[in-house]
Amino acid sequence: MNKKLLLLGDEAIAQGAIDAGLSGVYAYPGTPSTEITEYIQANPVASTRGIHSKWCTNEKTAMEAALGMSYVGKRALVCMKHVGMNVAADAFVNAAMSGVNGGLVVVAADDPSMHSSQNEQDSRFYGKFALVPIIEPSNQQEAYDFIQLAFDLSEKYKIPVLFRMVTRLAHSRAVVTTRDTREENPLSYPTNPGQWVLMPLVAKVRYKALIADQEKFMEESEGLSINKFFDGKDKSLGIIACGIAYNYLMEHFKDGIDYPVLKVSQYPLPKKQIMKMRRECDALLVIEDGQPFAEEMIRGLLDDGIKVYGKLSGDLPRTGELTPDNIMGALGIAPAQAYEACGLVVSRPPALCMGCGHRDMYAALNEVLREYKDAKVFSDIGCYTLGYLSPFHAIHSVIDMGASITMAKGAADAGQHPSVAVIGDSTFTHSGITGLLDAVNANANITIIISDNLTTGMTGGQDSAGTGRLEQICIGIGVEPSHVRVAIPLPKNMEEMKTIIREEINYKGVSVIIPRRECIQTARRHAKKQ
Ligand SMILES: Cc1ncc(C[n+]2csc(CCOP(=O)(O)OP(=O)(O)O)c2C)c(N)n1
Repeated sequence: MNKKLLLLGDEAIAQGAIDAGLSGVYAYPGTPSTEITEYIQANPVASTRGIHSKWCTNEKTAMEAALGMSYVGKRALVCMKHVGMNVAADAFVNAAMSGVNGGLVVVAADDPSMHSSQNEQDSRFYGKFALVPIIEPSNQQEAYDFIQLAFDLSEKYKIPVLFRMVTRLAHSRAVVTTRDTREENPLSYPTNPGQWVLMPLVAKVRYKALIADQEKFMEESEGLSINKFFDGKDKSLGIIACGIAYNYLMEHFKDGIDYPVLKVSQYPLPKKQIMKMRRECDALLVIEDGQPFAEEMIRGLLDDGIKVYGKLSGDLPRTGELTPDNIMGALGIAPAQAYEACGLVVSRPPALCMGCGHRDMYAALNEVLREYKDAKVFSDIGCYTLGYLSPFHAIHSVIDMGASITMAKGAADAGQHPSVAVIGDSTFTHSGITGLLDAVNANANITIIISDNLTTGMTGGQDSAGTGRLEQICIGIGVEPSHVRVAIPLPKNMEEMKTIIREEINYKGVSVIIPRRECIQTARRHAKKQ
């Protein structure tokens, strides 16, 4: 039965996937993708059906578990933020080589403008790199509808489908009309089980098959089922609008647009449609959120002197989110009237919450490190990254999840002392564990602080994979039990914490200090529930 729901773009994906007969969502939290899994976790149909929705340890384990579910014939969804694709890439690219059985859709949520990320990488490159179809909705209804198409496409060609989102679409709401919920797939096994063993003799055959399938993927794109060509009488310009850019464009031209418009929601780029536009129009404007992915390919495709406007020509900004206003700027139209902020609300830099255990950890660490010349603190990604800002100024690097321990090890290998790593509990299990094994194997002279707030705080308080087991994990990896130290980060324990930190810095080898106190936000929530 059709229902109308007011959904975030992320929630539209989740609802669309449930209605498409989903059997499992596999994800590690990351803005702006987290709400997809949270919606499925809270959905009554999903819980009645027993749809798997438990958080995974990282994006690679998520991708592989989803591939396993697909192998036995069921529909699986994988969700992550764009940088998660770097972690999952090995499994993702090779899943394109093996092919899939049940539908496998991979949602990569990009974050242009870096609202909550360390870069602006555009996940469409991963789709092209892995040679799989990419789907990119322009609004919430399409997010709902296209996720079902993505599952169908995945099963039709036995290929993973990449579903690209951007922050603005993931995190804004619109009314979405839903359809009936499809049954889940029954268990079924691959018709050619050999293709799943990617030894060179198999992989060579599979790669040829994947290359041959590119033509079929192109036909799907040209078929204009979700890509659309809208003719226009003013041929001085043709506009190619990808994903949310189409939404922004039509926000201005509510009553129709005079220029021909090619709306791109599916890749590979529909070559014939682009050539048709090239033949009919004097110049082209390519609008897309993220990197100039389509523009670069279109320039390569045409290479005949036609003027192509876009990010590479400087008519649209190379950095930051695309907006309706900068599209209007590229069209020579004055932007919509903007209103000045009233001044009542003043922007301020983010800060650790008052009462957060990371604060007490940094207060103790800073005091001890003042006793050493040139101490270096390699941090990781989480709430504790805010230790870079006032008042702590406590860390010297943040690169990617898990990098704290390995960077501290590399610096210690070079002779740096003290070489300290600060990592959170969730980030430790995400990708710090393997680095700890390297450090133990090399008996690196480093001090690791796993600042354990018993949750994945930065992304809103999701379960953390190693809660209750961090000491055993470290000891199991080989850290000397007497150098796995636990403390409660509170002002009243400051002296004890300082003593532990000092002792472990002076110990020549790998030591792990675990300041443990529940995140103040999740503690509040738990107290409220009780
Ligand atoms: C590869 C990757 N995946 C996900 C994220 C999003 N993210 C940033 S920090 C973080 C986890 C933080 O949890 P934890 O390490 O426990 O620290 P806390 O925020 O709780 O202090 C996540 C999921 C990311 N930046 N990179």
